Amino acid sequence: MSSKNETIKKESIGLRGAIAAEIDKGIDHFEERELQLLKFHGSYQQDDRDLRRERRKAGLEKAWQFMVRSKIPGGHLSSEQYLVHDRMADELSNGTLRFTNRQGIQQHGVLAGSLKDCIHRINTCGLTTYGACGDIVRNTMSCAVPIEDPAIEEARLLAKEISETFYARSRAYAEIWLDGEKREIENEEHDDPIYGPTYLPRKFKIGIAVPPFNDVDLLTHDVGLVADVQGKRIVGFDIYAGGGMGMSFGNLQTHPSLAQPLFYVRRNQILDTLKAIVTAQRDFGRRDDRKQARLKYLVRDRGIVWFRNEVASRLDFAPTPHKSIQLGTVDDLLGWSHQSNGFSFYGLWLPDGRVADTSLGRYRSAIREICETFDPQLTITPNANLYFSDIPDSARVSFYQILQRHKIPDATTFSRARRTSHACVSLPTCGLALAESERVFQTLMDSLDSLLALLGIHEEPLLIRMSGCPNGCARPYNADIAFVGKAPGKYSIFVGGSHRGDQLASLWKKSVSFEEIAQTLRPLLETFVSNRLHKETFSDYWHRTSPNTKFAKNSEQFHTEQEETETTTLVSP
Ligand code: SRM
Ligand code: SF4
Repeated sequence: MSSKNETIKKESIGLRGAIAAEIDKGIDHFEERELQLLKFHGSYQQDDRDLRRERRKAGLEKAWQFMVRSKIPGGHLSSEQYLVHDRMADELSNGTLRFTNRQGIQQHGVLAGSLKDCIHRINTCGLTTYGACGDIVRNTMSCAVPIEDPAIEEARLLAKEISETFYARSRAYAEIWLDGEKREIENEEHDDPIYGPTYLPRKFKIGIAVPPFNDVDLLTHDVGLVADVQGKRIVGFDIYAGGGMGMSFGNLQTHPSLAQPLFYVRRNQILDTLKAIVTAQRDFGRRDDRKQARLKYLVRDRGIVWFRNEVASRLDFAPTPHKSIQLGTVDDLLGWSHQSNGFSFYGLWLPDGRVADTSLGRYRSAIREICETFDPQLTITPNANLYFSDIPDSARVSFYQILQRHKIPDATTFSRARRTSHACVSLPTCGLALAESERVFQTLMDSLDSLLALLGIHEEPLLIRMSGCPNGCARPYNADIAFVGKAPGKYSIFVGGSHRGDQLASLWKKSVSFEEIAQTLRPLLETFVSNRLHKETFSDYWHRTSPNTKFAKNSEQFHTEQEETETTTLVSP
C-alpha cells in the first residue's frame, strides 16, 4: 500500500493542489495536502515553537510562518542575487538569512501573505525555489573552492546542468508564483519523462567533488560524483550511490549509510547515467513507507550489485569499473587565498551559516557592505561558510577593515575543529527538533575550544557536528564527534567518523545533558592524547582501539551504546 504522500502527489494535478486558491483566499496556513505539495515549491510550513506554550494558554493558534529555501546549484551566486535576499530579510522574513549546508539560502518567518512576493523576487534575480524541497532531485552540490581551476568551474557548470535536467516540468510553479499563464493540463504528468505523476519516493541528493577537495562530503549523498581530472579537464566520474544520514532512534530498520562505489563513466555519459540512477530509484524505491524510501535502503535491500546491473541495463553504453580516486578532508579554505593573477578570495567563517547581526559579529552588515563595495562573486560552502572571490589583491586591506568594523571574529584563532563544525537549524523553526542545536552550539564550541587548547590538540583535524534530532541534517554520523538531540537538553554522542567524511560513527553515549557534554568528552580526548601513535588522527586512533569496531557494521552501531554492546557480546554464546 502506498503512503498518503503518494496519493497526494498523484492527485495533485502536477503539484498544483489548491495552493493558488488557498493563497487567494488569504489563509495564514495550509492543511495537510497543500503543505506537502508546497515543499516541492521550496517552502515548509512552520510555526514559532518558542511561542507555542504561551499561545496555547491564551487559546490562540500556532504562530504560523514559512521557511523559503532558494536552490543554488554549487552555491554560486552574484552579489546582486545575495543582496536581493538581504533586502527580503528585512522586508519579508525574520531579519536573518540562513546559509544551508547544501549551499542554499533559507529565509524563516515568511507569512503566507508574503510567500508569493518572496518566491517571485527570488525568481526575478535568476534563482528558483522549485525543487529545493520535496520528493525530487534537490539542490546539487559542487566543490565550492573558488581557486582558478577549470575542473572546479566545470563541476559547477555540471551542477547547473543537473539542476536543469531534473527540474520538474509541471508549469504549476510558474502559474502559482510567477503569474505564468495557465495552459491545458490534461495528461500533463506525461510531459515529465523523468518523474512521472508521482515523482520520486523521497528526496534525492547529488554532490560533485573535485579532488583533492571533499568539501561536499561526498559519501553522504544519494549519489556522489568524484571528478577524474586529467590535464585540468574533467574526463570522467567515479560514481558512488546510496549515501544518506537520517534515522529514527530505536528503529533498527533506519540508519545512516555512506555511498558505495557504483562504477566509472566518461564526462559525456554523466547526465544519461544520472537519469538511469534516478529512474531506477523512481521505479524500485519503496513507496509504502517513507522511512524506508531513500535510495540507501534500496541499495541495502537489493544489494549494490543488483543496483549496478539495474542502472547499467538502462544505459546504451557499458560503464567501466570504479577507479577509486582519492579525496581529502571536508574543510573549507578560510581566510585569504590567492585566486589568480592580481585577485584573491576570502573564506568567511559563519556561526552555522546564520547571517545575522548579533554579539557573535555583525555578519549581515559585513556581507552586505562587502557586496556593495566590491561586487564579489559568492559561493556558499557545504559547511555553510562563504567564499568571496574576484577581490583585487590591492583591496585586501579595505576588505579586512570592513570585517573588523563589524566585529567579525578572526576564525583562524578558533580551533581547527570549530572552523569546520556545523549545527543544524533546529529550534525555534524546525518542526522536527527534539533539542536545541544552532542556538547552543557556539556556547558548546567555546568550552570545547578551551578543552582542545588545554590538551594541545587545537589544530587537530576533528570534525564536530550537532543535530537537533536524529534526521541528521548536520551530517553528524560521519563526524569524529557528534551530538544528536534526544529530548530537551539531552543529546546522544556519536564517535568515530572522520574529517575525511569516509567513516561512520557509532553511538558512544545514549543520553548526556548539554551541560555535561564537555566533561564527558574530556577523558576520551585525554586518553587519545596519551595513547595515540605518532601523528595518528583521532579517527584512526578510535578505529584502532575502540571495541565498537569489533561488532558488525550494521544498523546496531547507531542504536546500541558501546557498553550495551559489550554486555550483549559477553552473554552471547
Ligand atoms: Fe534537513 C528535514 C533543515 C540538510 C536530512 N531539514 C529538514 C527540515 C525541512 C524539517 C522538516 O522536514 O520539517 C529542516 C528545516 C529546519 C528549518 O527550520 O530550517 C531541515 N536540512 C536542513 C538544513 C537547513 C540544515 C542546515 O543546517 O543547513 C539543510 C538544508 C539543505 C538544503 O539547502 O537543501 C538540511 N537534511 C540536510 C542534510 C545534509 C545534506 O543534505 O547534505 C541531511 C542528511 C542527508 C540526507 O538527506 O540523508 C538532511 N532533513 C533531513 C531529514 C532526514 C531524511 C531521511 O532520509 O531520513 C529530514 C526529515 C525528513 O525528510 O523526513 C530533514
Ligand atoms: Fe530539524 Fe532535526 Fe534537521 Fe535539525 S536535524 S534541522 S532538528 S530535522
